[in-house]
Amino acid sequence: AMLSFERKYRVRGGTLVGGDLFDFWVGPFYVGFFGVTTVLFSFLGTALILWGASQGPTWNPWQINIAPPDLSYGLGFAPLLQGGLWQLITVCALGAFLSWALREVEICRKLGMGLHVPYAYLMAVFAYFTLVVIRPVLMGAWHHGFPYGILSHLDWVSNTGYQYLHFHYNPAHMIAVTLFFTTTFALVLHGGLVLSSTNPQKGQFVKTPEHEDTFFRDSIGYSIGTLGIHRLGLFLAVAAVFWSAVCIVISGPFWSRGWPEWWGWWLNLPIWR
Ligand code: BCL
Ligand code: UQ2
Repeated sequence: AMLSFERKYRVRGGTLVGGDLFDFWVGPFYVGFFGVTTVLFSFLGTALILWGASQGPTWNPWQINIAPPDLSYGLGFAPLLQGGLWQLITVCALGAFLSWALREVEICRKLGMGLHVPYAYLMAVFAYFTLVVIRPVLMGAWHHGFPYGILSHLDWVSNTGYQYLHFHYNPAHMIAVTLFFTTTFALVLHGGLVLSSTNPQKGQFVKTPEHEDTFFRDSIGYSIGTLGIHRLGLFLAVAAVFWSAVCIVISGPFWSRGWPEWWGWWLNLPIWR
């Protein structure tokens, strides 16, 4: 069923491609040209994964694995069951993720909104692109992409981490992890503050943003404000993913030894001599 306000916002236009052709809704979902391409890429990608699984040794969802090509294939095409499937699935995944972002843009344009949501989402797509395209290309082989599988991708993260001896010493990984933790910290403060001011004692009124500002001014002498906390949250989350992409793209192409050793620059500063 359509909610009372939905009709008002179901306006024509704002499309990037296809004009009016795909400018319609299916149930609650806006379709658009990029809705169609999202469905096609997702469907094809999922079918390829299922076919790959059927050619593998297991149907156990945890253990299904679609691996990238062997090192010897370099940046060339590999036969389907030797990593070619992984290559096709990667193309479908990127097609679906980019289509999804562009569908978000069309919806923003229809509603006359800013493009903050698609830009934020594109940062996640960029991290994925870094893992499966930028870093493998810089290292000269698709082999360096991560395998598609629940346990297998975890094994890849562990193996790749230990290849650099101790990934916690990767300075960009440090920044990314710190930003992820700070994101959850900001959200717990925000969620707690909003719920506390909207759930007063029985018989009392819901509190205002000035109460919220006052809580933080009383406790720590500073309030970032109701708009500010959302700007901070968006910044922290987007930056966390950006530094994640940096931490992996420098591992291999820029630094191929253990990350603890990278900190030698500090021990070698002339001030210690
Ligand atoms: Mg580490 C990466 C945290 C220990 C090795 N590590 C990361 C980062 C993150 C992190 C900073 C992953 C997030 C990311 O990239 O998001 N690591 C982290 C923490 C610890 C840690 C907090 C910890 O100890 C407390 N890491 C270790 C140990 C090493 C190690 C020390 C292993 C031994 N770590 C590595 C390696 C890597 C990381 C190697 C990475 O490669 C990874 C990284 O930085 O990657 C960039 C980005 C988000 C994405 C890539 C997701 C993209 C999503 C796409 C766009 C959409 C998907 C849609 C989906 C398919 C649809 C679903 C359908 C719907 C449900 C309907
Ligand atoms: C705030 C505010 C909100 C909030 C929060 C704060 C009224 C409803 C959580 C407090 C946030 C601060 C002080 C910033 C903390 C900094 C980091 C890096 C986590 O002031 O305005 O709006 O939700």
